[in-house]
Amino acid sequence: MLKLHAMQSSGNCYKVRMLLAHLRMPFELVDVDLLRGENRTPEFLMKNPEGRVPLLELPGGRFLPESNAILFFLAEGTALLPGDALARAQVLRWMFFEQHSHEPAIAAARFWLKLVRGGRELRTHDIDRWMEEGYRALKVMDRHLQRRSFFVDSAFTIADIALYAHTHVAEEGDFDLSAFPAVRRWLARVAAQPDHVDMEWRPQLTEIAS
Ligand SMILES: N[C@@H](CCC(=O)N[C@@H](CS)C(=O)NCC(=O)O)C(=O)O
Repeated sequence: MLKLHAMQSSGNCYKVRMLLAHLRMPFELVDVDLLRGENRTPEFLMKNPEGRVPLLELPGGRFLPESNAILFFLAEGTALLPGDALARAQVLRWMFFEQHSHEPAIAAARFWLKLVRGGRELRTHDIDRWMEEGYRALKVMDRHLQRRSFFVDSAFTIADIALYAHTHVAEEGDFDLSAFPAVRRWLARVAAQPDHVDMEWRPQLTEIAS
């Protein structure tokens, strides 16, 4: 069975849980507590030398890190990843956008402002940059979604899952979504998809990393 090494409050880890739920694929969740350094133990670094989650463990002791690589792998052959070459490239385009232009600002703001005690004081000098870059990404998304239901060919794909994970909690990082009506309509559309799960959702099989 697949194992997902993850932390519950991480948006990158939520992407993978959300996809596995959509695919109704059974998996075991292994909780990794980053705040206690469980991702920096020699055992964990053997599995992922970068020491990050999410990390997918495949049968036979093979490992795949990077949330969007995991989405791409798991969605192969399903309706959530188109077969057409250009549509697949468009899916990748939005997943690269998410990692390069969106996540570094929107997820970082949420992490430091919401999840880390005293994070606002520790990272005061970064807040203006996160706001500028995050709002720039939200504007791009809103402009794109004004005439579309979803990011690629108006069909729900892993590009939507990748972008939903941090956008739906952007307000926890002080972003105000009221000026982005197309983004808000899209968030509601994604949340209304059959088999959608929220960030708190966990599968029945869980284990604590040792
Ligand atoms: N690009 C990676 C980012 C993964 C990442 O930054 N994970 C964070 C949790 S959201 C982590 O493991 N941080 C611990 C660390 O960097 O030490 C992905 O999308 O999976």
